[in-house]
Amino acid sequence: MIRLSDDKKPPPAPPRRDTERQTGLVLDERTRTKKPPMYKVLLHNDDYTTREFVVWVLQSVFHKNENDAIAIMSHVHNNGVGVAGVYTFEVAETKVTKTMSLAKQQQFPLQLSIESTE
Ligand code: TYC
Repeated sequence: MIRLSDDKKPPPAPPRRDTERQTGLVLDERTRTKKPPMYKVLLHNDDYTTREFVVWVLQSVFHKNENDAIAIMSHVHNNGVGVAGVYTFEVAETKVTKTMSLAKQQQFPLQLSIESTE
């Protein structure tokens, strides 16, 4: 291992003001976690898409286990809308595109949307 002698090390970064989170704590730049904005993928109810297709899509596109997939599908069926998952914008968009494409192939009118978590 190559070690720099103390006089060749760059000086440590000065503490930075915590202007983002306003917690009152001063954190080193490297220890502060950066959270990307997150988005909910919403699944909408309709009268034609089968329950089986919705459960299958929740398992194969949204990686839900069978119990969770059935619970989400039932929630949407009973309440009109529900959250299929929460992702970064690009991932959310890809899952919506994939799911709508799979639904169209089977002539199901299944609709999804994306909503910011704030
Ligand atoms: N309401 C549909 C039916 O009774 C099932 C369904 C559930 C459809 C969820 C869409 O996002 C949905 N066959």
